[in-house]
Amino acid sequence: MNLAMARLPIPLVVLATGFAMSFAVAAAESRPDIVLADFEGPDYGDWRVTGEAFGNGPAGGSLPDQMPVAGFQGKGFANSYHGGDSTTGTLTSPAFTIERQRLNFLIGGGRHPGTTAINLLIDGNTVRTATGSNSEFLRWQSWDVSEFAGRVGKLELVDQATGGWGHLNVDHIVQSDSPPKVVDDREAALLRAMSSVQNAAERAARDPDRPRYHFRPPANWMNDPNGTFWFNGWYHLFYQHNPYGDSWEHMHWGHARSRDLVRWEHLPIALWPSYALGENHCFSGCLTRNDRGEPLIFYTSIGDREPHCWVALPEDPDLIRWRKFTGNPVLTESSTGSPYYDFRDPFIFRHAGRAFMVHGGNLNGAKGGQAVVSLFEAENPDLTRWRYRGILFRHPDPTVTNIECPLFFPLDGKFVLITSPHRSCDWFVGSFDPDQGTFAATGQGLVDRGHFYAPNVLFDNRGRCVMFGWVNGFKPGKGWNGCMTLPRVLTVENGRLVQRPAPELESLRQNEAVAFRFTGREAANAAPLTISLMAELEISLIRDGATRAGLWLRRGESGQPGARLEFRGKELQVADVTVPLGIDDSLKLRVFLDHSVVEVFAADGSFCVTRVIEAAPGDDRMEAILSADTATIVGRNWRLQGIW
Ligand code: DQQ
Repeated sequence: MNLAMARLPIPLVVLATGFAMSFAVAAAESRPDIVLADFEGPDYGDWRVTGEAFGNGPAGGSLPDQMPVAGFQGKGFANSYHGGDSTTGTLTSPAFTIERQRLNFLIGGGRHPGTTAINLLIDGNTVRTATGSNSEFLRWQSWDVSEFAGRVGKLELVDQATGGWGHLNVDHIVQSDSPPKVVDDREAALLRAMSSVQNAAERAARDPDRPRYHFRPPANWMNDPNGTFWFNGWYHLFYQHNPYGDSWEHMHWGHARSRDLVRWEHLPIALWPSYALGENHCFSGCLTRNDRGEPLIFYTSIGDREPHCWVALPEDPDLIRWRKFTGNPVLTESSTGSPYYDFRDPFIFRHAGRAFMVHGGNLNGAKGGQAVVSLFEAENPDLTRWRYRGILFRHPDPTVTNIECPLFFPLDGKFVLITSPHRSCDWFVGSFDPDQGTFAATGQGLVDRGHFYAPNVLFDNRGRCVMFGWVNGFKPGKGWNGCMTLPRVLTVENGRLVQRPAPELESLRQNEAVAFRFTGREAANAAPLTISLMAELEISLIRDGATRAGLWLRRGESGQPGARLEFRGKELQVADVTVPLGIDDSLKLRVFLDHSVVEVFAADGSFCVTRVIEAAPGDDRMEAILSADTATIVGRNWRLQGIW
């Protein structure tokens, strides 16, 4: 795996010592701190344990099945994940006198007030309480306890929660006269994240279901493509990434680049949540240039506060190292001036020499009928000041509760809006009035009815509009989850959005095309063909009066189903997804099979379906589906190369 770690100035050896040291505590001002517990011993000493959750002594890291824990100091910390989330217990300190103004401690784990908590008890009453924030990072919290000076108290760590995030991690409890001073340590955060990905990569690579020529991170979770961008001869692809596990959490921005849209080089993780700055996640966003041509990332900063739009700036022409703009936030949910919810996922476009930004969201707390896209316009050449222009678009479907990841851009003389409304993504084609700030849609459709969500687009040096989407729907618990669709070139033709696989993908073909042909009902019983699990197929389904024509892919020797591609009536069926085509009699398909992913382009890119399919690892049969003797299937296929 090439994580290009060598490009980072801090050697990996720092991981050994710096792993837990993402935040530094300021030296005490006057009186020295009093450490109440640092959990460095083999057991809990004079702290009293009940139940099973805390085990018999401090943990040295993650416990079995726990996502990587980080942010503790030294070697040990109290961890109530013994036996998983379902166990319960308490850990109680001996009595101590409050001798400083504050109690500072590191805490991670569940956010269940009362049931995954650290409590300060005075005279048996809980006078202070805190929880984790559904994260395995231990972060500083600080209580002002000056009103209890001289009183005797106890600390109680409680884990009574048995469901998700039903545990608590605590370390380094100190009495102090000052709150902990935290710093946003980029190097430690990135090295910790990349080391976690590297540790998971070997297991992920062994999974036979994993796609081999679709883009994906070395391991762990990915979702939305972010900030897709052509710059200095490279295609850049950033993406939502949890480096710490194979499910959604801890959103970072992963990063990769390619010369040809097909073969990718993994680069160091670009954005990390700056806990010290109140940020818990770096959600989706875009990359653009300011008026001087300098690239900027705009993204959604999520914390224990309203969502913000933050900017990050590159420190090198390869766009590898990023720093957060000191003027953040650039926008907040309140920037719209009226109630607005789920404000996120900025996307910037230019039109008539002006720069505009759209955000997703809704106007009524996701109750439906008010899912919107809001519009802002840049007020300065640096793109750091923006003016709210109003609501650009209201989703016409009243059942849609919210819009995520809006993309709005000029293409082929029209404007295209793509929305991700918590179901299949829509496209709308129409016209934009920059002075009124309005969009009038004249056509609409679904981008892809399958396992596809939250796409992003780039414009390259050839003026092409290229889209990537997130392929979701994979089985959990495999050490990886998610991949990108293949790059799709977008055009608007006859008022409709058309998506075609980028021609560069032809460079993956490993052999001359192998032709196949099935005619008539009997062909369905003929000896099956086998095709590579990494294949491209061009198929003509000619029904000529027959009700059905299609192919089974990835069928097993004993007839295990694999995935069905079937053209019947005016519909195409891809596995369990039905696409209304409005076409009958004959249909052309381009199909990309990549182990558990099948990506289908029908009717020259007018319809697309991406589907994650289930099949046993070796199942590689292709069988015909023909309901009458008049029907014919003519096709050719290529074996494709893997890119990883
Ligand atoms: N995923 C991101 C959000 C976006 C959503 C968080 C869409 O920014 O709204 O991972 O999948």
